[in-house]
Amino acid sequence: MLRTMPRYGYQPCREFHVVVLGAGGVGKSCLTAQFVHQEWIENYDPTIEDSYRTQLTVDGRQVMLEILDTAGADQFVAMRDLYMKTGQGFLLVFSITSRASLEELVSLRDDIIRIKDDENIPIVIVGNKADLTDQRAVDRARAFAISQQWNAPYYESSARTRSNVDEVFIDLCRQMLRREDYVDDSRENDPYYHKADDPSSSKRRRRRKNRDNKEHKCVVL
Ligand SMILES: Nc1nc2c(ncn2[C@@H]2O[C@H](COP(=O)(O)OP(=O)(O)O)[C@@H](O)[C@H]2O)c(=O)[nH]1
Ligand SMILES: [Mg+2]
Repeated sequence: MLRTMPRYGYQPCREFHVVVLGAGGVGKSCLTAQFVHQEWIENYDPTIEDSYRTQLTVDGRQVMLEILDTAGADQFVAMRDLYMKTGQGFLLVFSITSRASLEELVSLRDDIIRIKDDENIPIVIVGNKADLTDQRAVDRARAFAISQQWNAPYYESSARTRSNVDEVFIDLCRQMLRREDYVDDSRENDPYYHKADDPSSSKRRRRRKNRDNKEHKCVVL
């Protein structure tokens, strides 16, 4: 059977680079494995740094994510600078059982902003291991206050129980899509850009209303 592409409403698949950052042992690899492969890996090799491609639909839009699960052992600062430069969205992960892991995010975020030269880069703050309630060392209010300062949403997740795993990646996708819409809008002001040639421009105009409404969000289990 011949299948034709709908003429209107066709949206090309967006591709985004996501970088998962945080101290060693907070659960970056477990979160990534749960999101990409829906599997729990108890003991992931802490030295493995790898990237994964996965496709998903966010608000009816096709998104291809290239997710880099960092391992923090970069001998070369230049390597880290490179993936920070390439990254379009960042998951900053700490463990709710370790106050030091939250503190580590401060310098990571500073580096991202310096390297990207952009205060509004899409970021989600993730307090992982939320299933370990009796070992909690970070007050939810404190983590949320930091995320508010950074104008980023705060989620508490558990890679073990798979709660809020999809949600953190989807939130990041929404931020990246919104940002892309914003860039596209600026392009529409370019006299050399002919929006009549672009079938998705009217959709973008409708979405424009939603841009820049980064709300302070705290999503817990
Ligand atoms: N209870 C619990 N343990 C977790 C969770 N996520 C990761 N872990 C454990 O924490 C350790 C480090 O996880 P890993 O993903 O390798 O951390 P990474 O160094 O940040 O990549 C492993 O022993 C995991 O089993 C979680 O959400 N809950
Ligand atoms: Mg790892």
